Amino acid sequence: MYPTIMAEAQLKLFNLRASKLHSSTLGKPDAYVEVFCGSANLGETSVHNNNPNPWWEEDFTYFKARVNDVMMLKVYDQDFGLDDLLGVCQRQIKLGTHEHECYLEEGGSLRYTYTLG
Ligand SMILES: [Ca+2]
Repeated sequence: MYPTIMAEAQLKLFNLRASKLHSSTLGKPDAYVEVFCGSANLGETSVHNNNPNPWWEEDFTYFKARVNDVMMLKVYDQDFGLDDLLGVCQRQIKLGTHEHECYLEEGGSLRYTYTLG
């Protein structure tokens, strides 16, 4: 018998890469990604300067995830002053390993893989 209330599970997010990102200003974007699961902020990637096709090496792990939590990835272009939001990816997480591509409001896309279990 499975319990009716799902226990906390480990979420691992990895292999974040973007393609054809747009820059809000002149030149190429300086992109980074902020990661959330439910109400938790899991941190952010490094900034890849002048790169419309960044591939981030960071992994994000969260031990208190639950099935159907909403994982949110916010892609920014770092700028002087306020950073520009290039797009937001939101998805309800499921058990197993999943790869997704999300199209960003300002152009380009973000691919990522996560494992929940
Ligand atoms: Ca910039």
